[in-house]
Amino acid sequence: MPANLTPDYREAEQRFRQAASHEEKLVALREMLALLPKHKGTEKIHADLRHRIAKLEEESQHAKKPGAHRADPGHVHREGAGQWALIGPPNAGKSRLLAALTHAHPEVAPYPFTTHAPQPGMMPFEDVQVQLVDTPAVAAHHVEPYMTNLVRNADGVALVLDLAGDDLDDGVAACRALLERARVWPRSRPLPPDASPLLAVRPVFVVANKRDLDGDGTFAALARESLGEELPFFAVSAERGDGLEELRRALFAELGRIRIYAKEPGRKPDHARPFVLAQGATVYDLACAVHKDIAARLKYARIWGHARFDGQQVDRDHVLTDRDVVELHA
Ligand SMILES: Nc1nc2c(ncn2[C@@H]2O[C@H](COP(=O)(O)OP(=O)(O)OP(=O)(O)O)[C@@H](O)[C@H]2O)c(=O)[nH]1
Ligand SMILES: [Mg+2]
Repeated sequence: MPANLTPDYREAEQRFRQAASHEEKLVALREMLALLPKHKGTEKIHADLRHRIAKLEEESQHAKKPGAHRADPGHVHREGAGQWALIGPPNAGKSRLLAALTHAHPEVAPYPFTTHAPQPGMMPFEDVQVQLVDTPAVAAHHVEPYMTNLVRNADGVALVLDLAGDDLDDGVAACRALLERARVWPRSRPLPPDASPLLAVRPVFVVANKRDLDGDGTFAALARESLGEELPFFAVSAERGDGLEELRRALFAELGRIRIYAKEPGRKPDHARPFVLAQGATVYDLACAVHKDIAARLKYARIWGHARFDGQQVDRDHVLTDRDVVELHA
């Protein structure tokens, strides 16, 4: 029986052949499995794909053992409420921005291609932390091969550009090409009806840096004009601090997370350590995050916050809101 493989499947297969790293191969194989038509004629391919995925997963596990060589140099372990990749052309100020928003100390220098490896830092925002990852420069003639996976795996992408530089459009083009390879679709751009199911829809911002060199805002106006309205635009100065508070707020808000303070009956809530959950999370999701035993025995909860009155009793399917205080009753 013919397999009737789709063009999307063939594309994923092509990516598998071109994959440079273990991680990329795994991503492509999983895509192939997801895109494989399910019928009698593809049973053998299905079994073969599953076998190859299991084998690669096992090899990755070995590679993660202490002392073993890392499989993917672009892999950055996710921490905090979510992870943003800072990408952009050389010398735009990505590292300076990381230094301004987090406690990290990356190398900052007035020449291109200073950063050679991804470097994470934790950005405090109110009572949570958001992870930012500084990365090597993206240029038309050179992009580190692992950047595709790094961008694909992040929860959001900030394109850091030099407002005062004279090759803004080239920088934007190189970043757009990278997003395309990573199959990341900016959330602010309408998704076409025939969009591939494999696109990752993520928040993508433009962070136009070096606003301190743009006295009357002419460069910012030109940059906005050439970029269009499509992506949220923040003009900042990593050096002087302009616009950073607004950016900090947006970097958390666009992750689509809520903070929930859990409390035990008769005790005060722990305001220092909120549980960070995805928007739309329910009382049951919170119980799962607290402990699986509590989730299994969960009866009801009481809520202080947006509910109609304080201490209101709600059931496990009740949808939570940012900053609710929740008392779980198991
Ligand atoms: N005036 C001004 N200079 C800045 C600002 N941000 C960064 N710089 C300067 O721009 C230069 C490049 O900054 P980096 O942070 O190293 O740039 P990068 O994007 O990390 O560069 P690569 O690692 O080479 O890709 C340095 O000399 C910084 O001091 C800013 O907001 N204003
Ligand atoms: Mg740098």
